[in-house]
Amino acid sequence: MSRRWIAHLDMDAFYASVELLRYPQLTGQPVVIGGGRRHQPEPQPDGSLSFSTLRHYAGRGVVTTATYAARAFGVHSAMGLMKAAALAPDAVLLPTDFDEYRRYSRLFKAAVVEIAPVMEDRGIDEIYLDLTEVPGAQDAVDGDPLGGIRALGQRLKDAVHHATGLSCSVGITPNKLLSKLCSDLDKPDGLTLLELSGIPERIWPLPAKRINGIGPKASARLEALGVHTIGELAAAEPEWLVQHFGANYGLWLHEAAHGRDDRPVVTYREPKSLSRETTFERDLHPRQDRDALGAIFTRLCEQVASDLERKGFEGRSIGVKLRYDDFKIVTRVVTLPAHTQDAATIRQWAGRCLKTVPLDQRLRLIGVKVEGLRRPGSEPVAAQEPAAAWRLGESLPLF
Ligand code: TTP
Ligand code: MG
Ligand code: MG
Repeated sequence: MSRRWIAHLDMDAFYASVELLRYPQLTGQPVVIGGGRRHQPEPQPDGSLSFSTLRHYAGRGVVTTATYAARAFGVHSAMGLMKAAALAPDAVLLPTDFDEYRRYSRLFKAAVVEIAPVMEDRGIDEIYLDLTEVPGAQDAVDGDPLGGIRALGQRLKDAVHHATGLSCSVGITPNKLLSKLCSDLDKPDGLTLLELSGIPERIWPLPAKRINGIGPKASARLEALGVHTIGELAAAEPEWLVQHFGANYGLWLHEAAHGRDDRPVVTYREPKSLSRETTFERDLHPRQDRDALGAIFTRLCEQVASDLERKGFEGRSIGVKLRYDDFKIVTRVVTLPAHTQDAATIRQWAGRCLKTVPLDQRLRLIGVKVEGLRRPGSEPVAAQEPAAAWRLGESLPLF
C-alpha cells in the first residue's frame, strides 16, 4: 500500500532573496525589504550603486522580510522599520517590488508542478504538494525505505533552484500539519523528512504556537494554563482541553499535538474577496486632508477594480476599513444591486460606506474590499477560502 507523503515547500527569505538576484553584491549582508520608492539604489558616477541603509530611516514602513544576516540582529517581518533601524542601522534598505516577487512565485510553482502536479497554492512563497503518487516516491533506495521520497524532495529543491536561482525549504511528512512545521525546522535550504515515529523527538519540544492554527490568543491561554510546548499539549487530557477551549477546538488541539491531520491537498481555491489597503506616511484628517484622502481612496478603488479584472471576477459587496490614530478599526460593508468590477461603481459605493463611519478623528490606514465574487456570467463562487484577512502594509495585494 502507498504511504501518504505530503510536502510543504516555502521559499527562503523570499522577497529579500529575489532582490539579491538583482544585487548580488549584497550577498551575505544584512538587507531589509520594505522601503518606499525613495530608497531605490542610486547609480554613482563611477558606475557603482549607492544603497540606502536603515540608519536615517524615518517613517512608518514595516519590514516585509529580511535576509538571514539581518535576522541575526533581531530584525523580522512586520517589525517597524524605525525599530529595525535601531537594531541594525547599517542594514541595506530596499523598496518592495511585488511584480517581481509574483513573477518568481509563478516560476518556482511552474517548475515544481512539472514534477509533482498535485499542488495547493498557499500564497506567494509557499505550496503543499501531494507526493504520494509521484513516480519514485514509494521506492526504497539501497535498502533505505525512505530513499525514494528523500531523493524526490531533493529533486524538487533542485528544480526550484534551477528555475529561479533561489533556495527553498521543504518538509515532507504524512500530512500537511506536520509538513508545515517541518519545512521550518532546517531553514534555510532545508530538507526535513519526518515519519510519525519522529514526532516525540522533533515536534514535541517546539512551542505550541508553532502549530498553524494556534494563534496568539489560543497560545496565550495555553501559556496561562501552563502548556508551553507541543509535547505538553499532547500530554493534556482531551477532556481538559475541551473544558477550556470547547469541543471543536479542544479536540483539534489534541489531534494536532499528536500530529494527526487528514486534510487533502486542494489543488485550486477561488478567492472569496479581493482587497487593497494603505497605511499613510502620517495620520490624515478626514476634513483637513480631504483631498489627499479622496485621491488615495479613489486609487485603492481603481486598484481593486483592476485586480478583479485581471483575475476575472466581479463582486457584489463593497467594504471599507479605517484604522484611526488610536489603532481602533472600523469596517463597513454594503451589498450592491448587481455584481460589478467597475472602478467608478466601486468608488461610489465605497464612498457611501464611508459616510456611515465617524470621521472626526485622524486616520492611519484606509482599505477597500470587494466580496461576493463570481466569474462574470456565472453562479457565485462556491468553494470559499477563509475570509482574506486585511493586512497591514503599503497597499498590499492579497494573493
Ligand atoms: P515568509 O515565508 O513568512 O518569510 P520569508 O520567505 O521572507 O522567510 P523564511 O525563510 O522564514 O520563509 O513570507 C514570504 C514573503 O511574504 C516574505 O518574503 C515577505 C512577505 N511577508 C510580508 O510582506 N509580511 C509579513 O509579515 C510576512 C511574514 C511575510
Ligand atoms: Mg518563506
Ligand atoms: Mg511563506
